Amino acid sequence: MNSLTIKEVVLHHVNVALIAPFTTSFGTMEHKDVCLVEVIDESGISGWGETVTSNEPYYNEETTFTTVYMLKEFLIPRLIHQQINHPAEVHDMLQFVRRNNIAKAALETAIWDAFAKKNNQSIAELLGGTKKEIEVGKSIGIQQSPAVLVEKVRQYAAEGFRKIKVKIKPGADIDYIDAVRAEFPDIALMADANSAYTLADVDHLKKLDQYKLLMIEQPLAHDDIIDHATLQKTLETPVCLDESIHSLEDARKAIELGSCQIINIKIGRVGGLYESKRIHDLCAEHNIPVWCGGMLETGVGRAHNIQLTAIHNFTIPGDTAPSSHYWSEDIVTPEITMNNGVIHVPSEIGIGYEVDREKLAKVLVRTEKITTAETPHPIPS
Ligand code: OSB
Ligand code: MG
Repeated sequence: MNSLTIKEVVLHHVNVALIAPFTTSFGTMEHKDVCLVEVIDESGISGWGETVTSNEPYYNEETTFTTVYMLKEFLIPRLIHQQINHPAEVHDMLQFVRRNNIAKAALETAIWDAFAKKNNQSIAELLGGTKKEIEVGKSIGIQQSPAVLVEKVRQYAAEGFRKIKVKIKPGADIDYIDAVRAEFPDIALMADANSAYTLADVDHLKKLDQYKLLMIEQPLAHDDIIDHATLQKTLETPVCLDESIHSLEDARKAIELGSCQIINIKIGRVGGLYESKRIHDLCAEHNIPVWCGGMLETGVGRAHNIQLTAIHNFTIPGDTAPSSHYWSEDIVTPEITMNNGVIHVPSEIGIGYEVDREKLAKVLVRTEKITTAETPHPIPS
């Protein structure tokens, strides 16, 4: 395979309005300020990645600002002008920086894209993914009332989504799920709490068991795998971990402890495609199904999610809804569309979609070019 040497990195800061606000237990998002990372190799090939952050550290500790800082001061200087034989090497090359996984993933995924293009393959092919289509679910934010939620679910179920995920929090949980189940007894339904509960809520959470949910996602603290194991012992509903899993090691420990029966893999949260694939493989060995979560990505991050989901153990529909569910106009072409609940995995090389520079210009705030490894910090080689 052809190796890759990064000549230049362009950071495209964009601000895009969501078509509708999205509310979780930790807050409401109305727009996304993200940084698109374009790595350009010596032969002029561009690869794209996205910081899947927002401006507030409410999902995890990173923000768009911190990802840009880490990229400029540490991560890009470590890799620029270095020969990269395979993108699977990048994860370890960036491990001298503790955590900051979303920042690392933005750069690592861009390198997978450039490397795949250079070697005339899709990222899915490089990862060993063979699915031609992926099943898609819809994540619905917290609504004003159970009745409003029921109407949303009606609309999305009619559009063909293969899984409906409902965000919950204390005060907006049992009544909401009850109303949806009463109206749709058979749909594939799950709840995501984004860490809004504690073990003191066990009896309350046990009320969810009667609704035959596919799973409850991240009910307890963002950094916990111990209490989740205790909770899973008393709940019939499978527990799925999102926020708590940052690495293969975290996944191994959670599986050993029985903290979950399902894992939501987000490329950003685990630091890239290489770690995502390793977590996928470990879960496959342990009969733990996985699915690909979403972070309200633009087309760039969404394209990476689609490529990853082409691997076989992504058996549960992901949160990768089509572009039109987030943006009035996405920045990739073709737009990412869904047909009867499935997205076709593109056969084109790299991420499978083109970044449309005209559309990008409409949401661009500023760009920064990095061409040297200069940084005030000592960087290990
Ligand atoms: O917990 O999965 C989550 C969005 C932002 C932050 C966290 C989460 C989410 C979603 C949205 O659920 C999924 C999507 O449609 O991208
Ligand atoms: Mg989640």
